[in-house]
Amino acid sequence: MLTLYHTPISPNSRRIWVTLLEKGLEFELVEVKLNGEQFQPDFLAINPFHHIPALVDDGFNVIESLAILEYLEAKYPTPNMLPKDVKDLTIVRMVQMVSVNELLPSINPLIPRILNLPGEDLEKVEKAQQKIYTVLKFFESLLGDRSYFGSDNNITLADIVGGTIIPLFSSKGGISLAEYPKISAWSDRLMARPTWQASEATEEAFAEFRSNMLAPMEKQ
Ligand SMILES: N[C@@H](CCC(=O)N[C@@H](CS)C(=O)NCC(=O)O)C(=O)O
Repeated sequence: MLTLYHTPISPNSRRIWVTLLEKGLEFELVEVKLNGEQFQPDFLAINPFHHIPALVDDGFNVIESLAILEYLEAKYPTPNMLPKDVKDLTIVRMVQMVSVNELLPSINPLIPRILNLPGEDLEKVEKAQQKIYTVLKFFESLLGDRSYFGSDNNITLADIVGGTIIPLFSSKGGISLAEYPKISAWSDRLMARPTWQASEATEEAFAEFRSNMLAPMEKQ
């Protein structure tokens, strides 16, 4: 039995959720509310670093989202989400790493606008936007005229990692995809998939996260 510990608005955990759905696996979804539940002993026994996502497969604990994706791909290889061709595989790896190391960290200055919170720092927003547009330009050329990163016909782990961040930035973070038509079409293509629709965070989930973030500010 597979159990995914997750938080609905987290791109880190959504990438696992989408992969489980795309592979048609049966799993249980357990929400960990990041207002302290991640520090409960039961969860720390699964992930001593108190981060979601965590996956438990018949008592085997897997943490770190990219390691979880590798585990799922190796153990449940159908449908295959990693190309065999060395260049295509490397495109997938580049998109995964750039998404995690360059794109996602740029979310921090955008959090006030994503969650409608006070305290936006315009200088930091501007810097983050520049970084994000550099990534989008790079991704536009890596995607080329193909439907998916590293593949003409099949969704890959790169699409799942990049595709659970970029639509969030464009829908809530004020990032325009207008100058990146291939990425824009790719993003629409992914968002139309049943797996993206099933794992889309609700407005209630955003509102709950927002009030959790506001609670410590209101105590001051
Ligand atoms: N490198 C980790 C990062 C996971 C991560 O940062 N999770 C955040 C939510 S997006 C979290 O659990 N934060 C709560 C905490 O660290 O206490 C991964 O890719 O799985």
